[in-house]
Amino acid sequence: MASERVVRVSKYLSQHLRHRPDRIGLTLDEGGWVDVSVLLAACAAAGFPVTRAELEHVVAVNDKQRFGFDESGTRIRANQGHTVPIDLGLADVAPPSVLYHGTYEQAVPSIRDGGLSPMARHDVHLSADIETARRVGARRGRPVILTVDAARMSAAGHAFRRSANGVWLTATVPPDFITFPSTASRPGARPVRPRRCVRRPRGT
Ligand code: HQG
Repeated sequence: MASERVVRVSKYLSQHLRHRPDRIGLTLDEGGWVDVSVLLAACAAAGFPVTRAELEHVVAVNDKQRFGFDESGTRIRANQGHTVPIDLGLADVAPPSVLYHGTYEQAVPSIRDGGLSPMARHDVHLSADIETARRVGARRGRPVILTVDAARMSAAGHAFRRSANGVWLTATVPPDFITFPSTASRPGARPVRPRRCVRRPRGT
């Protein structure tokens, strides 16, 4: 299966297993699952036929392990990243002491003020390694890596869960738990202090 086809099928599945199942007439159950046969029939009816072998290949080789079958192999769901209201049913687990979030420069002033919000998704997504955070942030511009004091958050009562594909999830991260990088550490970046001075007042 060509890699372009893998990416196309993966994007199509993400769209309909995370965000807009209704667009192809799918209904996800409360855990986000759908029968594989129902999914394949819906894809075909919507003009995007996918074979079972292709589906199995995409699930197996997906770069982020975005999708998973249930134990019987008859149902499939996205492992995380939903915007539709489902409950992944993940148990709370103790996080590593430090987690990372990759964002982009334009978001930083708002995150300094209000912390990290899930935005359209169910949770804030965090990673245990810096490289993943860098890749996530680079999707939107110059990446900025935020360091989250997960141990202190956990001690303060914030719950953490880990998705089947290793993404750390939590409801929100208040700014007190975030360490922002000093721009001085980024070659060529302008110093942060003068730019913060010209920040517009709230509500404008
Ligand atoms: C930012 C992809 C302003 C946040 C990735 C991010 C990940 C704020 C954006 C997964 C904010 C939301 C998730 C605040 C957060 N003010 N901006 N208070 N709080 N933000 O896509 O974490 O390919 O919903 O920093 O690789 O970027 O889809 O979240 O920039 O794993 O599998 O608001 O999605 O994976 O963006 O990415 P997203 P994310 P997939």
